Amino acid sequence: MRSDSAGQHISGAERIVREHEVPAVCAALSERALAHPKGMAENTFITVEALAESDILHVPSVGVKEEAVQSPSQARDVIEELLRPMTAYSQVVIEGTFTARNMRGAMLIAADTGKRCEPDAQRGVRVSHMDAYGATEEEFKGKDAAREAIVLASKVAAHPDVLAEVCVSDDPAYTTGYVCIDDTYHRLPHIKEPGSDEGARAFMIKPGADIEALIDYLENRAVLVDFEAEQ
Ligand code: WAQ
Ligand code: MG
Repeated sequence: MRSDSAGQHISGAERIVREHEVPAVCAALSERALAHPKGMAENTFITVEALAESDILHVPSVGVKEEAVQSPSQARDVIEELLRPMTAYSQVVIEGTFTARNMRGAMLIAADTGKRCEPDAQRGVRVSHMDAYGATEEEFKGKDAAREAIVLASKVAAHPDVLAEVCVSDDPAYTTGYVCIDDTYHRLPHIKEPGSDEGARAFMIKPGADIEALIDYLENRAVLVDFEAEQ
């Protein structure tokens, strides 16, 4: 599902479900587009695609670590420390993530140059075709944003050409973000001030990566994230 108003992206979400669940899931996603904190969507697009079991790649869930962060500036320090061993451009990644607005997808930033490498810099690259597998409702009760973020981060982290991900929610009230690096999802409370319209994602990309193949994986490869195989 994706939705927009006056040309601005409002929300998007993706699920992989059994055939009999399709109508209920479509209803839930359409409701969600209308109830988004960024505003009611004028246009909602829902696409349903058939998948064979054999099309689906299973990847392990990343591990989750809660970081003791009290403020946005402290969150930036933690991000900087985590990224520094992998790139000389950690500040570019951080500035990019805190400055971008209303992107549908994520920025791809090359670790060796700090340059963007996706074809449409305003849209970014939208990770799609993923869901959780074997996750109990208990694990995620009332935490849809975290559930979806861990699923997305696990699909992204499973690709060898992604070195790290930084994420700030675009929901003005949702002030927890994360950095995912080396298969660990570092949860960062207070990554932004409440009410802020900041919100974006950046993936830091390995030098020499085949960008076209990476984008095809992120957008189109069906992936179920296995929570029973958490690392
Ligand atoms: N693929 C790529 N980028 C995306 C996608 C996607 N499927 N969905 C969102 N983005 C980008 C887009 O630029 C958004 O503006 C930005 O990420 C934030 O998206 O453990 O809710 O959906 O509690 O607002 C973090 C949870 C929640 C932390 C993140 O992101 C926790 C969240 P949002
Ligand atoms: Mg959001």
